Amino acid sequence: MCRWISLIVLAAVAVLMMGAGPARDNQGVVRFDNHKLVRAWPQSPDQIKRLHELDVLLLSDREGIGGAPVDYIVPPEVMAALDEMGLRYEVIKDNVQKDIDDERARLAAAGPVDPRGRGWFDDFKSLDQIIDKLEAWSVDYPDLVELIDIGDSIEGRDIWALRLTGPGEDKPAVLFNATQHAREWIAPMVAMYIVDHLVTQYGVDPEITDLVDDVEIFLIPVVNPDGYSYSWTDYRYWRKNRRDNEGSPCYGVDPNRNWELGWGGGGSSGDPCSETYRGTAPFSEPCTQAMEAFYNAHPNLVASIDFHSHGEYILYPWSYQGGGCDDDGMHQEVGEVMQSLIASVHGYNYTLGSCYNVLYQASGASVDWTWGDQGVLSYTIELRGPDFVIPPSEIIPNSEEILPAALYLTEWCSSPMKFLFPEGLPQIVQANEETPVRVNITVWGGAPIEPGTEKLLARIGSDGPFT
Ligand code: 0X9
Ligand code: ZN
Repeated sequence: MCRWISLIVLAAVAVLMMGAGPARDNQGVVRFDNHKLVRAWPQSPDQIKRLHELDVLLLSDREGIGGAPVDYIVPPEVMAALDEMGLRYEVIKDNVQKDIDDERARLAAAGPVDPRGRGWFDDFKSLDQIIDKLEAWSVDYPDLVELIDIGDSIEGRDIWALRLTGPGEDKPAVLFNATQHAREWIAPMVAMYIVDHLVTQYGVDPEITDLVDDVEIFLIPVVNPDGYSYSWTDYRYWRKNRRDNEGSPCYGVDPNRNWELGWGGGGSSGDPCSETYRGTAPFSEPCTQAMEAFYNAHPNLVASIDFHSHGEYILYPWSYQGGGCDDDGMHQEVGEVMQSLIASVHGYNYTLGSCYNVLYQASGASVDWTWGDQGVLSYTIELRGPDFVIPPSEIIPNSEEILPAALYLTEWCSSPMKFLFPEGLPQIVQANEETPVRVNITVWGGAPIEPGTEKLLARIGSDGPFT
């Protein structure tokens, strides 16, 4: 009798220990054998609390928001607990490891990658392969492309920015950056595709040539190189950077909770083991410090897109709080154009709105600081899913649909002085009478306007010169 009891206790201890995170193979690579990708609809704070107690990996951070779905990776032995708590869920992938294994095998079989090879966008690319392509561009287009080392990561990796522009100085700038989150492998591919189009079409397509001549285009494909490398070598579903959090067994700070504006608020965590750990202070992380310094060094930045995956969203500030972000509706207006351009390519309808309203509260996210502190028109675009491990055949169509939106935003930056007529324009102006017209002039990301330099030009009819 006693023997039976002690055996049962031992068995229970063994299950609990196995539950402490996914297992590693003999090379230290984290494995998710038979773990399920579960999409759940938590209905109560109790269910969310219970989920936190269970050994599940949170993949999308919208817990507790109005019954919206949340994705988790759930070990097989934890599945019963989901049923016991009465959670509504569906299993999207039955064995998460299978797709990881297939992806690894496929990428290994591809062998060495030629940075100039056709088909570079046919599959995902490692950090080194991305850097090789940046270098190839700088060699092949020395008059257009310059590489800038914007800082080092915690593990000493360079964080690279690419600057692309034609001859001339003093231009407005646009930034495309990606991979604050390590596991979002489609993000650097789409950002690279935009630049690939611009460098290869320069001098070929007159509109692209003008665009590249008029605007300084920056690309930072991998903001978080340590996390990205780790997701390739050790842990496919890694999200954060690789900060060794002193006093905690858990690694990593979420770079997209580490920016200064709104830092520390709701939708970020003070727990180093959380997937949305904000770090010990705003800009505590070398990768976000490098981004901060990059913005400060480029006051000509007018707009930016921070690429993530997944969910097909176009998001703008605020992220840390609800309500408008004092932008005269500009983010929505420009966002609507990008939304319809995206839809026009493959019919995908990206959801547009403020981060807080459309997705969930997240404090310390980049869009808030880049807009609120820097005055840069700022978007987060969540690319295609429905997971982070997706078929490589998504890369090109996803890039194709984002490209016209990115080109439009670049075009929008090329004339950063914007005129708004808050009371509309009069249809008819009486001769010899005063007609007040309110004009609101803003310069986005540029120098202040000198008062008294404005001019009103008018003409009668719809052609002929203005006087
Ligand atoms: O949570 C994030 O940092 C982003 N989503 S992701 O799934 N790629 O991690 C979204 C950031 C945008 N801000 C808000 N949703 N508030
Ligand atoms: Zn992300």
